[in-house]
Amino acid sequence: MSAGALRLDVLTIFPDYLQPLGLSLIGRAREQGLLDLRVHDLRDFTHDRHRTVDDTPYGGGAGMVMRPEPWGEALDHVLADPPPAAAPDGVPHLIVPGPGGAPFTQAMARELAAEPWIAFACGRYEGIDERVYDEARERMPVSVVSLGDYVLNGGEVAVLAMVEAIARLIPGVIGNADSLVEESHEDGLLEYPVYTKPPLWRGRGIPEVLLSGHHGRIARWRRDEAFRRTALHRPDLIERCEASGFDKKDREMLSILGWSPSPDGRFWRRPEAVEE
Ligand code: 97T
Repeated sequence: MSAGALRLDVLTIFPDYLQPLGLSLIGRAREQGLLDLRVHDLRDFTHDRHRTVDDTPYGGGAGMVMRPEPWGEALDHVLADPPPAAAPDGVPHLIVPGPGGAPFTQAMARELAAEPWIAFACGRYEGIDERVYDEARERMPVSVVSLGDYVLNGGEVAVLAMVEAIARLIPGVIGNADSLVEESHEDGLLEYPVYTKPPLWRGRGIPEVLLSGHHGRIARWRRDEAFRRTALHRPDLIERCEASGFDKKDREMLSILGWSPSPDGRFWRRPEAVEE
């Protein structure tokens, strides 16, 4: 493994859940030495015959809680083998997926892709004994991160999504760097619609402008369509933009879509969001 590779350690009771990370672009990145991804079975850090990782909650209630001992030993094991290019303090940033965490965003993916070492702790059941977090926070940075407002059975699927979002930002993982900047969220807007051959399919044609060869007009049409979709599905994304990032044509489109500048001119708002 090359010295500059991003090191990722995943701790889980279901290592097979992470098998998709051996496929496609992520799998190739691992083969090329761009990504040092290690999956650890939490049950390897138990000592009883049944390889027990959970127990009943103190205070009562439904379900089971993950016991702290296997987590402590698993984290000791991961920390004992730092990568050559680790951060000065030689510890990973520990990410724990959980519905109560900070929302995972493209900005967070970018920040994490710039770190040398990330460990992911996949919880199951009703959660991990809180003392695991308390101890881990004394040893390394710890972030609880949520994929969105819905409930999963465990952190594994969230880790799949986060690892894909992070790994594809590592230089060399995606062949065409342009495809990274043209994506949804990289300019703060959702994607514009795309078309390919055939030019007529089941009676449906292609927007005329895309066949015009006028690159300026095509770029404008795409941005207008991106504004249309963003205003419809994600108005919060437009409200988050600084108005100075919008050119004259952007402002025209936002105005057509019913948006207007805020009194201080820094942001655009939907009419109902303006206080009288
Ligand atoms: O619902 C969960 C249970 C365990 C670990 C993560 C999650 C979750 O992450 N994002 C949304 C839900």
